[in-house]
Amino acid sequence: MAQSDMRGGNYAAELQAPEIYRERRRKLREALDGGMAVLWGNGDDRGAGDVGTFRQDSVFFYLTGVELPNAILVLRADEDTLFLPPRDIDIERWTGPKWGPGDDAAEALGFDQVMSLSASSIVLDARIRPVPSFEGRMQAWLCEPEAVLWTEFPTVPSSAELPATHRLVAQLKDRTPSFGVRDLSDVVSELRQVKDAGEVALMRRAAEITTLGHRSAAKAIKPGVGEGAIDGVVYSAFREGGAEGLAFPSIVGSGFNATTLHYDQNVGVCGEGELVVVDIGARYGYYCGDLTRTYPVNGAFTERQKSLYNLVLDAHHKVQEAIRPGVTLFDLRKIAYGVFQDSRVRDSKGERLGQHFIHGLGHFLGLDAHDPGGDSIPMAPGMVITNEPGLYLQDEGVGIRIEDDHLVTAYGNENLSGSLPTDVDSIEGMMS
Ligand SMILES: [Mn+2]
Repeated sequence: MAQSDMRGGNYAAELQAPEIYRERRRKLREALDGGMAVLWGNGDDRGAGDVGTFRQDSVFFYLTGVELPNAILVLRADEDTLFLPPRDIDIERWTGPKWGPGDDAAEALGFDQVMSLSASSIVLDARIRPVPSFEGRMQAWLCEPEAVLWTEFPTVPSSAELPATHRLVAQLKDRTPSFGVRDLSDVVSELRQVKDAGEVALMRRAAEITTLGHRSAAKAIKPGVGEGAIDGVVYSAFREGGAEGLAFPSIVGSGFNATTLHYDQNVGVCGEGELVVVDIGARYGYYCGDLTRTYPVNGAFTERQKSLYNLVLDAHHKVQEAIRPGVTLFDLRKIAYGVFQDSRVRDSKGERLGQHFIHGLGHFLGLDAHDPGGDSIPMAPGMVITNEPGLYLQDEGVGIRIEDDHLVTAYGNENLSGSLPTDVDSIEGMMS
């Protein structure tokens, strides 16, 4: 096997060059004020019956491109160090070849050094010398005067065991109380919000593959077809399109199920005359697509469905026109809400429709389907958000949502999923 085939595990459909991750670490380091940072990758605790492949922690992947389980990244003022578990040839018979500590891995993965996570001893000058453990090295680095350690502190439920971060910091503080501790999360989140050209290319591909899922779903939807069958057709199209898998569990909800926002059981049946909401996302090169379309099960909208659908589409269009640098998701939601509230279309009680738009306008998108970023962040070029207004009338068994992925550009935005139509005629056309 070629050595490049071992790179980091190779679960992603496409990996970017190590220099790109190195550049991100350089940017992060600039924000650390001379401090050091430590970050943990995910462990691999899948059992024999578990589904899916190992998935690296998003922040760790963003900064390293390394998909190996149980890795640790340490950034110091002048040095990027990756810690990896030592290679185990017996285990690799099961898991395939993996990078381990050493110069080869450092060169291939773009780090100054790749060190072993286990303490050991080496023979040097005919004497045995102990090689310090990861904790020992951290201890030594943090003894330096005015040392600051940046790391992430995920919130922990009171009953759960403390994550590695909390345990290590407590242990180090026990012996060397002098160093300062700072939370890294906001710094990394800000970096992740603005996508570089490589990320945009991967996201464009993820969106494009997601449109293939919709085209297949549209053809499969008919009265009597199970939501699960649609779910399967979508997955098949994603894999055929080159995706490594799902960005999130597919939502296929017909009739009343369409009014449940995160319905993901997909066990119902598409009923005569119902609308079915299909909210799906392919994952490509670790990046997420996230697109929703609403289809009439019979292949044609009723007049009532059409008037509600066109209202959601109008909100979607008005939001799309407004996405540009400076606006916030909160501003955009007000636009969509205004369309529903000002419309002459009413619910079954004769009331205005604004109250039936029960969620936010959208969210940031990237390595995670819900990428870091909130409703009050002003848009900047390179940010990617979803635009997904919806109406949910439970007593009519009607849920409608239309969602596209938009890249914020210098003066406006680009709809990354613009090739998948939204108008009534085209939706009906896709189904025939
Ligand atoms: Mn979404």
